[in-house]
Amino acid sequence: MESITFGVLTISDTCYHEPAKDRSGPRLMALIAESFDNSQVIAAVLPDERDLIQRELRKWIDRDDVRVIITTGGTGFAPRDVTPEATKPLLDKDCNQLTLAIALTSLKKTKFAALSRGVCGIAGNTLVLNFPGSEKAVVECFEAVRELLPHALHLIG
Ligand code: MTE
Ligand code: CU1
Repeated sequence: MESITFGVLTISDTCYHEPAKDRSGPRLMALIAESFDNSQVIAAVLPDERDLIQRELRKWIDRDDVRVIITTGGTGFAPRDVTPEATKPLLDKDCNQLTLAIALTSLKKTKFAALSRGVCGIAGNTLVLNFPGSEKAVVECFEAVRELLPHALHLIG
């Protein structure tokens, strides 16, 4: 498969102020590198601010080379968790079965997966996936989608 550029966006007030505390962003980058030959990754860390998240997502979606964006964090029930709200208005298509696949895999690991409100969808030629913030969660969620990604991107075109 041809080289894919991934965007990994860590969304966390804590990690924004102390980037060394970001475990899930680097873990996702490692999982991507070991799963997809020749893949490129761009990464950023943002606080839980809807406007900042949307601006970065829009910038990446508008790039032709970025085909998958994985966000990590801000999907929960806390007042400042706004990742799904920042993501949804940017999506052209809602991929609710992909969201369901992640939820089913996650619920087999922990019932607390029910506390993630993350969404998946297509924006332009980019697949956008909201993962929870913990390192354990990104490993489990990545495992749920890894095999699906090449065919999904082939279909998106
Ligand atoms: N999903 C998986 N696969 N594994 C997990 O450990 N943790 C859950 C849930 N989803 C978890 C998971 C927990 S405890 C929370 S609070 C929510 O994701 C929201 O996490 P976030 O606010 O960091 O996005
Ligand atoms: Cu939790």
